Amino acid sequence: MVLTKMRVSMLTFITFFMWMQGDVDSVRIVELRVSAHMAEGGDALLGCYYDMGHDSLYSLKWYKDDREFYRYVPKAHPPMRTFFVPGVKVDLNLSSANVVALKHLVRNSSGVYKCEVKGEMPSLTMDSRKQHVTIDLLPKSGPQVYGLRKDYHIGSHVDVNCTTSPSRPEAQLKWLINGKPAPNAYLHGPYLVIPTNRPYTYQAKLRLNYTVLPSHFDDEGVMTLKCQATIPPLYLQETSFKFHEPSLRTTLPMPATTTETNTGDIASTGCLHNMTGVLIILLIFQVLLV
Ligand SMILES: *[C@@H]1O[C@H](CO)[C@@H](O)[C@H](O)[C@H]1NC(C)=O
Ligand SMILES: *[C@@H]1O[C@H](CO)[C@@H](O)[C@H](O)[C@H]1NC(C)=O
Ligand SMILES: *[C@@H]1O[C@H](CO)[C@@H](O)[C@H](O)[C@H]1NC(C)=O
Ligand SMILES: *[C@@H]1O[C@H](CO)[C@@H](O)[C@H](O)[C@H]1NC(C)=O
Ligand SMILES: CC(=O)N[C@H]1CO[C@H](CO)[C@@H](O)[C@@H]1O
Repeated sequence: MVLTKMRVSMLTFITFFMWMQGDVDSVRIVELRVSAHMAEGGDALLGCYYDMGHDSLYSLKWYKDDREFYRYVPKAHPPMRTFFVPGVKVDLNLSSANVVALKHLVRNSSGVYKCEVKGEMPSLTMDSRKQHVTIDLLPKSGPQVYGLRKDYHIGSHVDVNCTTSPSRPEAQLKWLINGKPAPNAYLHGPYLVIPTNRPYTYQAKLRLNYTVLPSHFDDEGVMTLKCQATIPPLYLQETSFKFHEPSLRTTLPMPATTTETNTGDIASTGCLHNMTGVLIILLIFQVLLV
């Protein structure tokens, strides 16, 4: 008994010593590609990129909160297997040795995701990495503005509210007048409304209140009111309205118009930038390893 214990601690010591020496043959996870924020109702790709050194892959496993939900063993038939974990739905058709695809994310999909890679050699051949994931609920529509009048002129009173549909966490709201942030003196709030029919969600409201001055119109005699709602890093939408002041107009008359713009695609462009960065990093790694 004592002997076995001594052997174990001896082994541990040798293992630790070899680890200190920086054994290049050991399995190493090079990058875990898991977003810290994902959208409820959406899908996600989790990436786990590893360097096997001189070893080869025995198994790759994914865990959520320490419960295994995906296993890839190249020598098994079939190589891919999934296990039931609440909140985790794997799409095997899109999954592989490096990627696992999740579909229909729910609030319970939040948690700690871990990738674990094992090599075929009996010792020093395992590595794992974790990432905490929060499932955000994005508003179903862009921000809504209440209390708008058909027209505003010099001396009119603007008193409007911008609100978002339920989300988790609450959206950050911003008012802009002709593209510039509205002065704090014009703003009241933000107020947080907790919808009774949708648990774990919030609605944000920001009130804009001021008396219209000539300086609120641009050179064309146009005043643009815009409300922006953001939930970084996944969501940005804005709603804007234009008003024309005939007395300040130098060009042809135009009726008051309202426009709604939607710029909710920042997430995809951000992703692209990151992809390029990661590809460059992977290239550098490859060059260093050759
Ligand atoms: C995977 O692909 C097969 C064949 O194309 C299809 O029948 C099946 O529904 C797909 N499974 C999923 C989860 O998409
Ligand atoms: C989320 O988990 C709770 C308990 O942890 C459970 O009661 C609830 O039904 C789950 N919701 C979904 C959508 O899976
Ligand atoms: C805007 O919100 C404030 C505070 O909740 C409320 O008192 C006011 O009546 C609202 N105005 C409009 C136009 O909805
Ligand atoms: C709205 O602004 C006007 C001045 O433009 C001010 O008299 C009024 O008190 C403001 N309303 C609120 C609720 O602050
Ligand atoms: C790891 C990495 O490159 N992260 C970047 C992902 O993209 C966002 C937005 O473009 C950047 O802010 C991150 O630094």
